[in-house]
Amino acid sequence: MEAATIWGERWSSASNNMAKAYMEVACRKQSLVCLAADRSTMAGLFELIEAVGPYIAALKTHVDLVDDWTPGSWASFCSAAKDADLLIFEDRKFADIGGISRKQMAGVYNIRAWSDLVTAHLISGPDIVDGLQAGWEDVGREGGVLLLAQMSSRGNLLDPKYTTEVVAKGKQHDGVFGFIGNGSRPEELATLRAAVGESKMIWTPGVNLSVGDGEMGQRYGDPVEAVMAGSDCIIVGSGIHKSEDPESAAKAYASASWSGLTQR
Ligand code: S5P
Repeated sequence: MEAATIWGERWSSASNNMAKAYMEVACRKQSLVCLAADRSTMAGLFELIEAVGPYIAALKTHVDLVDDWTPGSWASFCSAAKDADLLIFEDRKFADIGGISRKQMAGVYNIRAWSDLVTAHLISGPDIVDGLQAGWEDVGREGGVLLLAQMSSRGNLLDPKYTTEVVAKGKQHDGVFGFIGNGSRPEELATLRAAVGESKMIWTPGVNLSVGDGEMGQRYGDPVEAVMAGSDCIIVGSGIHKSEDPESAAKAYASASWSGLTQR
């Protein structure tokens, strides 16, 4: 089915090019799953992408947690991700002033050269979005910023007032792809969706098909409920990469997320 039909108003009001790219991939794959590829070795990462590539729409990385990282192996990994028709999302959670964030897009990891999406906190003010966009422009590429409007971890300091301000400022900026919301609390997510409206994505970590919470204060909710409450993409880490059968797990998350979207 056409992306415009499936996504409705989210498609017609999208204000960031990368958002349409994502909605199209999601339709090709029939999956709203972003894999949080939190494995510490390059071999583990390659193994994962080979097993689950066809069932996910985006690949979320933490480039700085890989033990045996090299520029060459990372370039091959990104090229495998592109071959698997995936958007690459570096979850760097930038938070510095605009000019420094721009420089941090370069450096050893050169995030600007291979990422389609990055995360940022708006704690330093809206210039961070211009800084990150300038980073992509420096290498002639385009990308989208996901602002953290909520977090899934218990005791986090992103209170409702902060969330409201992040959404109000983020909505006005074309460089903002969307917001990170808390997938473990569907009621909070529905409120977030009401504030965000139709023009921006909401992507949600903190989802898992098994009951119970994760380690070190991570909280989990149900993927179908998250999508029904307004999430456009479920970010799943351990539910897939720690599963004994990552391929079947990825298929299950894909089908749950897709059924959530079609019901919505
Ligand atoms: O609030 C947040 C925001 C993010 S981006 N909570 C999160 O857990 N994340 C990320 O989502 C986190 O960095 C990790 O990569 C992933 C969740 O992994 P899981 O193993 O708990 O599914």
